[in-house]
Amino acid sequence: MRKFKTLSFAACAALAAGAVHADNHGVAEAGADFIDKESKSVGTATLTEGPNGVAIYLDLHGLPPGPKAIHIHSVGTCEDPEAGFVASKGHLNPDGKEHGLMNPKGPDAGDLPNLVVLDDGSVKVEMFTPLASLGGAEGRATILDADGAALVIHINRDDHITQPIGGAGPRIACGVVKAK
Ligand SMILES: [Cu+2]
Repeated sequence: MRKFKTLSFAACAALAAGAVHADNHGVAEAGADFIDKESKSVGTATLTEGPNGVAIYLDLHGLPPGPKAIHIHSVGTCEDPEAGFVASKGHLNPDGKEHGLMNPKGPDAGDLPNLVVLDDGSVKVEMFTPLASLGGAEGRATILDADGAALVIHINRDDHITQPIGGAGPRIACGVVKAK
């Protein structure tokens, strides 16, 4: 038993070291501060790079209850809250895939599962995307490229197949992803 534990620890340490040196070009963690269309703070995201993708932990409040789409949009700006955060452009999608986690011609690299906001307007959830990398990694889209990226929340759920954004509707909150 003791021997097994020692071996497991060594394997994990090796995996972690590989991730730092080969997989993320030096960016291990990033964060985003969300604002709504009135520029009010509505919570945070913490993004952590790993060897197989990026974990995204969301801690949000002040949102309308129910299922909401969230995506990685291709430009790192939330400069236009009143206009509905259109400056963040479309999804992170360097390979030109169709939208949708449930689409045979998708997904694009900005696609994520839906959030489900509780009746009190809050949600805490961790997501994981194998399609993206913070600083760049083989076969994954780069979140922190020259023009950055933003996490954007929409008013409706994403049906994960309808073009171009799964029927998600207008954008209600936005957070620019920044390296920590
Ligand atoms: Cu979106």
